[in-house]
Amino acid sequence: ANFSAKKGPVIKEIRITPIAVVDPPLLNAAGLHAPYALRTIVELVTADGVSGISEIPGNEQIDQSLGNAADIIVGSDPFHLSDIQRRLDRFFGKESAMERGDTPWDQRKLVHVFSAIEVACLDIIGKIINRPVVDLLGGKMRDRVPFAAYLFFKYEGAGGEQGFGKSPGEAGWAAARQEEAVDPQGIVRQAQAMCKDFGFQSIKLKGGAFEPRLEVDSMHALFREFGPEIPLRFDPNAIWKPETALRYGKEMEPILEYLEDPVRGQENMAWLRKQLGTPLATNMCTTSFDDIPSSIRLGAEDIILSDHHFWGGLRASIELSRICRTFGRDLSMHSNSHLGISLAAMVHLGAALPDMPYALDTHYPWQPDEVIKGGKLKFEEGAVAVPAGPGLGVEIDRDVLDRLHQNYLRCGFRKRDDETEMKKIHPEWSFQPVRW
Ligand code: GKR
Ligand code: MG
Repeated sequence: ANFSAKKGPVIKEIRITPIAVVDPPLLNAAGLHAPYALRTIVELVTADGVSGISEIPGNEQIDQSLGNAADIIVGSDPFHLSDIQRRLDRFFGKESAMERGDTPWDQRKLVHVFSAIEVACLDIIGKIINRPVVDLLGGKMRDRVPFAAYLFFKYEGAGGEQGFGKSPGEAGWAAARQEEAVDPQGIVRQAQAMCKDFGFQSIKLKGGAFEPRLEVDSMHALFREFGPEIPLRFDPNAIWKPETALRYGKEMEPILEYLEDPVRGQENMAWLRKQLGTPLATNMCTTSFDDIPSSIRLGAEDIILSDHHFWGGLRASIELSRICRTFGRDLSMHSNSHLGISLAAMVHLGAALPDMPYALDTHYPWQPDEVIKGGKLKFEEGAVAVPAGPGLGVEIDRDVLDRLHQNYLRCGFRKRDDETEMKKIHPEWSFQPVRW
């Protein structure tokens, strides 16, 4: 009866901590993963001491932008997310879809800044009202969120200090993740080891590293080993010419659940889609709300792989799911190298999505480090249970955060640059947006 909405919580402080986490020498269309992947951990603290956390891809310029946004964030009410978004939009100016760039990963700034703030605010809100983040997104549609095994061609090596060498004494997946995989047999061994430890029931192979014949043969080898019970997907990150994609797409029609970014651009995707029976998925040609009108007009894809880090947060991804439903698209999830704060956010989102026809992507098995208390989140039968507890349900381990920040200071990487890493091994190599 005495309701008054005048006074809400107020954000008093923002902490931005760049970290570097061990990452093995994985290959993709843009080159080679560096021995450390960069992430940035963001903490917002309210005047009455409630803190919210988030994790985004690490990049010095995004970190600086987050720092520059501090004046907008501090003093805001974490419930007022639309207003925060509008003030950030005004402060930074409109960011065009083009700024994503040609790389497999998204290079925009503002979407990442907003996602970092939004997830941390939702964590705060959840703690204040004593509900998990999934309840702020519409509530749980499932208790456990299934993920896919995400295979990579790779050089031998553990990454981190070990680089191309191995850390001795490891067993199971911890040993297998260090093995070379540059041919179909190596990929099948990697899949066996990863599925054994995590129980994954879908498999994705990242391609674009070698010529198509070898990569498609690897898909056939996976099908011989796992098919047809385990759905298979393949993703060459748009490095194939349309005629290459048509030829190999036809060949893989009987073995694929979906084909991810076979070609570059919505027009080429739409052209291919008319000729293939396999659904096409993307995290490269339709990556922002501004891309939706042309995606629908052209018919560019069947599945949009959202990623709350670059679609502008968890609520935006829920909005996207409704757009997908309206226009006959499916929604699933994209991933980059990440730790448990991102995984927790992905799980809350995955649990809230009304429809989830495909197992989500995650790079998580590739990162031995973890920044949350209690160590790595567990996978059972390839799925992660929604973390219990209010907010995201995970907390930062301060000692580990310090150690991973020291890694960042020491390693010298300030943004992801797979081409430079590849040139260290093959000096003549250069990134070509379309190669085969
Ligand atoms: O980590 O090398 C990688 C991937 O290629 C990643 O950067 C992509 O963004 O996993 C991603 C994808 O599905 O395209
Ligand atoms: Mg992809």
